[in-house]
Amino acid sequence: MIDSLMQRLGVAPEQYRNGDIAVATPIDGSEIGRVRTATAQEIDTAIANAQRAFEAWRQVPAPRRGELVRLFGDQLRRHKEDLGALVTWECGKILQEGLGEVQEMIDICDLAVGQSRQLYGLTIASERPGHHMRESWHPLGPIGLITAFNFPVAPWAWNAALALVCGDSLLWKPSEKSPLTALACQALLERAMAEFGDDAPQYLSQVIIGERAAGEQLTDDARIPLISATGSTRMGREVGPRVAARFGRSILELGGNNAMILTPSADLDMAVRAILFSAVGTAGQRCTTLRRLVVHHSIKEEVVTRLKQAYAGISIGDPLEGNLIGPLIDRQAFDTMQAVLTQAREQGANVFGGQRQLAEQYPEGYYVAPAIVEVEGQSDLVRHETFAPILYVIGYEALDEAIALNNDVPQGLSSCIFTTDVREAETFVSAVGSDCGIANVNIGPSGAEIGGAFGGEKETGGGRESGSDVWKSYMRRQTNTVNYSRELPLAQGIKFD
Ligand code: UN1
Repeated sequence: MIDSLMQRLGVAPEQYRNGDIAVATPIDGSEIGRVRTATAQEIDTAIANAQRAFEAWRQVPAPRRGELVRLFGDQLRRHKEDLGALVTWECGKILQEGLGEVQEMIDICDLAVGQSRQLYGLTIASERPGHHMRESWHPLGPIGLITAFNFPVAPWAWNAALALVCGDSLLWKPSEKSPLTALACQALLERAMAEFGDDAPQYLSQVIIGERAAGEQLTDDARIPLISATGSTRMGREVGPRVAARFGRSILELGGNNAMILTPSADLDMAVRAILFSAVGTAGQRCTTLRRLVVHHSIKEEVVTRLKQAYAGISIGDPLEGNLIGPLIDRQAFDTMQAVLTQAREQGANVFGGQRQLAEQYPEGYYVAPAIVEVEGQSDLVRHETFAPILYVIGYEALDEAIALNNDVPQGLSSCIFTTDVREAETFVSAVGSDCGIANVNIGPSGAEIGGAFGGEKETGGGRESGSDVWKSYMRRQTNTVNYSRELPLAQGIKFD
């Protein structure tokens, strides 16, 4: 199965059949590939090659660079089913979500193609006669991309599609848990480059296979002006300061601890459906997963009862077979989830679900029933992001209290409110409302479209990826003052003669 997928996606067997890193499918824990860790010397050469590719690519006109991304988007459209299935094999998310992830890649390509004709700056009035000022945006350099197992392809594409139209070259270190999908994306991009023609330089995009040391080498190398990293807060805490120490820039998209405020006026049918998708989708392994339900006391019991009913009806199993919940990524994720549930019980919380499923059928596959955990307040356990389907339920009385709970966690990625009261909705998205990068009304916290800027505050890292004006992050800003007069007046009225 993997071989035929890889073949259609254009990945040669020697790229994924030998090496020191074993890749297992979370579906049943079996090995689906082996890849080889790049040596420090190979990474050094790759960076030098990326530098040279950048020097050529930056001279190609931006709309022409957009043409490459258009061709890449075509490849993705053609291979959506195969790449979506490979995402499912490698990270265990259900096929619908694997396909959705590839669709996100296609969407960002479309956005980037249009953006390639809109890399615009400002013109600014000068205080001096016969002068004008403007702002120019220039290509930045080789971009280092570090991505996580749970969204193995879309976050790379958010960065890559924009960086390519902005004139940058790419060095991608995927998670060691999901290198096969990275090799497939690279193969599709290389096909697009072959179609594109000679002005796409060799080494425009490279995949660096490795674990922590490979990431550190990219992070520490001053030839890479921007590192964009998606992953845990723990990872970001290391990457951020290392990049800053060499005055590089970083885009950090780290942990989330996303809440929904469920008010008495909410449409509960809609809310329950939204909770289901956002709390148990991707087996709770999205950075945007709903982790905390802050629900008004007057409806809490009813909502919890309905949720438990809905949870009981969810099919858990093979993600390729039409189930709604697939496996956790690995045993460690399962153990962490169990440890957290044990601690919650010890702290007096009421725990529903969370047990291992299908252990006999898949001794090495870690399927779990999603958990609902009723708690009194926000202990450290609740304030910590556990990458598993655990939904904490917390009661509230007044909206201010609910907003305070929403904000009282170290992370600040996504949030939402369900209400039909316009005052509540507008307060939530106002300056005194949610402190997150994403604040939604009457939709869940996950499943963002690519048109908006994606990312969050506080321990989420502050970075933004994807839409809006995020393209500017992949370029360097230059301020130009041009004197077209025959005089040389100084600014601020200074006389110097
Ligand atoms: C992630 O989990 O790292 O908003 C990204 C969402 C998706 C992206 C998630 N569009 O849930």
